[in-house]
Amino acid sequence: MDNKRISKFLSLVLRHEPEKIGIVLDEHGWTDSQELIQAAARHGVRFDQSTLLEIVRTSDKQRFALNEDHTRIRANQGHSVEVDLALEPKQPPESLYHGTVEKFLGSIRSTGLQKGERHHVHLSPDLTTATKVGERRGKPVILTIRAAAMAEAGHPFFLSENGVWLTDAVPPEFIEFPP
Ligand code: HQG
Repeated sequence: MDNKRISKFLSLVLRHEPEKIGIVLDEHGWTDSQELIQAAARHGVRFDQSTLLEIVRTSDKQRFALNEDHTRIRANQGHSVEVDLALEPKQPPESLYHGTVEKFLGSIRSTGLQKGERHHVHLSPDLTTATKVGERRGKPVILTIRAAAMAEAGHPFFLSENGVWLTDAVPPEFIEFPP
């Protein structure tokens, strides 16, 4: 199995369905990397420790983190299972960006950005990243979020270990839509 497919599998079990292969995440999302390797193998996904390290190191979005001695692993963000990533609130830059698609705009205009299945709304620090996120669903539409103003108004922001800005919800008044 190629590394990309293993990476997708890791996202699935470390963010959404650990029970699918019988592993347990602790309250901060960490699990034992050897147990993960063994449980994956029992489910037909075979890789060794060095492949795991390679995937963590080369993941295009730095999706995963290992602890210092590489005995534990977690997903950096994107969970749907309840985990506390213990992120500290952080002052965001003036603007952040969100890549989406046309068909969601009506709903976003009325309710703002909602987190849906995920724990937070995900925002990008730059247009290039936001464009890639939007492109997953079709022709990208980039929204500009007045992040500093939002923080000033009392909405906390968090920065994940892999550079994704997270917040609970973005009310419509802080969103600038393209003309
Ligand atoms: C949209 C990937 C209607 C929102 C990426 C998005 C990212 C609304 C979709 C990360 C809405 C949710 C997250 C509203 C938001 N009405 N639609 N009120 N509010 N939406 O995938 O931000 O590969 O949960 O615009 O790179 O697209 O997983 O969020 O289109 O960092 O590592 O609802 O996922 O990273 O979709 O992507 P998602 P997202 P990974």
